[in-house]
Amino acid sequence: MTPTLPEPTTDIEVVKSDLAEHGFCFLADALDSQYIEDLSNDLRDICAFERETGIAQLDGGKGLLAHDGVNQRVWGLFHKGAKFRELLKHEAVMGIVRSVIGDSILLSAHAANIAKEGGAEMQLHTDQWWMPQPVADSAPSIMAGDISRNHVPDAPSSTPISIAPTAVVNVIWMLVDFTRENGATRVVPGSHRLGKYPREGGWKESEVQQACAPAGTALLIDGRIWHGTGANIGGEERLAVLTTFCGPQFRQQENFTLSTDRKLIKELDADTLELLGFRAWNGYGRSSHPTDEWVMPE
Ligand SMILES: O=C(O)CCC(=O)C(=O)O
Repeated sequence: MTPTLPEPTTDIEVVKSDLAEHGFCFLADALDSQYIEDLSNDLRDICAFERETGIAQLDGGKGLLAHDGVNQRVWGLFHKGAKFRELLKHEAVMGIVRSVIGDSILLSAHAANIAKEGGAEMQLHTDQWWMPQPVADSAPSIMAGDISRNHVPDAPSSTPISIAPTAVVNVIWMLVDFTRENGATRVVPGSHRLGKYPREGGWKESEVQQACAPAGTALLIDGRIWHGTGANIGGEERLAVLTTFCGPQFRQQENFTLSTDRKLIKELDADTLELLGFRAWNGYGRSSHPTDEWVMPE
């Protein structure tokens, strides 16, 4: 029997169980229409500015790291307006992320991916390709953020296949409807439990689903799921913000402790500073005494 695939819902328990079972889920109506419009306008302005000033990152060409396509990435959204920072205060989404990684999490990247007409399909990949294997497959996942020096859970010994636990959750905020035409994210449902990295030819096209849903939906994906941007074969620009979280023991994609404006640091609350990496974790990430909790530039 084909499993029922996730559909957008506002029922948080269903969202969480979809994420656990299929490796992706849709939180419907995560953003209201005014907020979507504000974010989209700001994003379009930033994209235009970065193109005009020659600092735009273009991808969506052939290959995972191809920088020769028509799609546009915008990195460092944390530093590009309070509206983008507000997304990190989304209670429902943050609650779901923490329910998977644990209470202690880091913001790994806060970026946008605009898939434009002609943009090629992105190579399927996972967002935690660097993760050392393994724990047990069907056992409850070990929460990376709940591991501490005096609590390092053993992998359950009864399960025959071992896979790595989830160390990353990526939130894809849809600022327009995600459709087959405009490059909705491609996912292989259930691939988060394969314990394998996708290799060329390692999947059948019939196994790939496109995560189509209305604007305002938050698509959350497990860091182990095989996925990639779809090809934009026509229609509007596919505007999306991608917010990636990881466990506190992993390296963030964006170096926020270096890049955050010194004046802004003083205005941020403790939760946000912790997300950025300004709070040491079990003595890691510190710049002075092992028991110093906060790491500040001065
Ligand atoms: O934009 C998307 O649909 C997915 C992007 C992606 O897979 C990535 O940035 O790793």
